[in-house]
Amino acid sequence: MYGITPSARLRPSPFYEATVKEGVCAFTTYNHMLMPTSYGKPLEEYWRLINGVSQWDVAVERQVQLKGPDAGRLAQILAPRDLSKQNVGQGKYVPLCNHQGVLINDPICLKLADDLYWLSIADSNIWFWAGAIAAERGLRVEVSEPDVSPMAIQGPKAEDVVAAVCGDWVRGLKYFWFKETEINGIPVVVQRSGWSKQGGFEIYLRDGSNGTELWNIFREAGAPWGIGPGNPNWSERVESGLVSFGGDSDGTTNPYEVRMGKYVDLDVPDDTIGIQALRRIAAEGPRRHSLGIILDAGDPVTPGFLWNPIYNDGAKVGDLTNCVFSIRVQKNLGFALISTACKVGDRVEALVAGKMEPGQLVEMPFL
Ligand code: THG
Repeated sequence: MYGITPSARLRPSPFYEATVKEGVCAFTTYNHMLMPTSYGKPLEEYWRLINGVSQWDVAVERQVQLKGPDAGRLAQILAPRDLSKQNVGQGKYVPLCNHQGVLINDPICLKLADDLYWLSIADSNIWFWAGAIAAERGLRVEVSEPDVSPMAIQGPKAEDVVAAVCGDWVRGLKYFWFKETEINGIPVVVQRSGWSKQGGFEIYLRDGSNGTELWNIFREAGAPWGIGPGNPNWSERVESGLVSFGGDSDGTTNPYEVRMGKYVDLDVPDDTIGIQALRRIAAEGPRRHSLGIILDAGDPVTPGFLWNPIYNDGAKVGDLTNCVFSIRVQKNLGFALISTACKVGDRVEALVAGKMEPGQLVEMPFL
């Protein structure tokens, strides 16, 4: 095992001390920060998310703040999804594309006011992108990264825990809707969201100096429901078919190839970045699509750094972008980013750790 060398380029999360106390034992990097990926008890962590309630440090989901009279215009220039009917207090999942229609991030866009938006981003430098576009187009908008750090409360018991802390009003929040409030004097945004299909909320901490206190408030309030630490769970997210930007996409992937076509509106204004390319791709039809794959192997395989090649009759037809031994299915499941010539039901082979692993293409989600 290796250690981590501290550096000013590797920014700590406001929940770092709290997660160390919880026994965090592995991290990944994301938006130049550390994100916990294990507390050493994978089965406990998994079943807590499926049956109970789990608490996650997801401060790495940074906010790119757009503030000023042209904030809404900039959001629509960046996102090829119609935002004209978005309400204050509503979040929307949006693909961001470059001029070629290639996916460059998949944030949740939160509208806090007519002149104030947050793009809650995945792992790529959207603050550079948004700032450059705003300047080049002469927009009256300030782009910044505010002191905001999400913590997720996920699982079937999450609503009870968040209601115990915030009040019963949270039960009425619709998916991706949010409210600004305070918890024990700490300013937060509470949103029904989170990167699992088990339901839950995200609490966006608006003052990083209060990370440990906010963590402990939920830890104590959640004790009657057996709350414990966790993180975006690899097994659950694959079973649920959730796309990971930068994991399941690369520098050539468009939204149609990774099941995000339903979040693209082709009738957005012509000055939206990438929309001309997306109209062309939609008209021609994408060359790849994302299907599930179930390997025949009964034991867990070790896929390493992934993007393992997939073959059909000896010809490369796609890539295995993730693969995990599913705890509920008891099989190796993965996502295949694969030629549209390959269909559900087809037999293929993936080269994993130097060995050809046969499997079958299936519809997603797996569960
Ligand atoms: N939390 C916050 N910001 C984020 C993430 C997060 N930003 C980056 C990344 N994660 C965004 N990715 C997703 C992807 C899918 C969903 C949420 C965040 C999601 N999708 C639902 C689904 O697929 O069923 C519903 C989407 C819809 O239909 O609108 O929940 O985790 N703060």
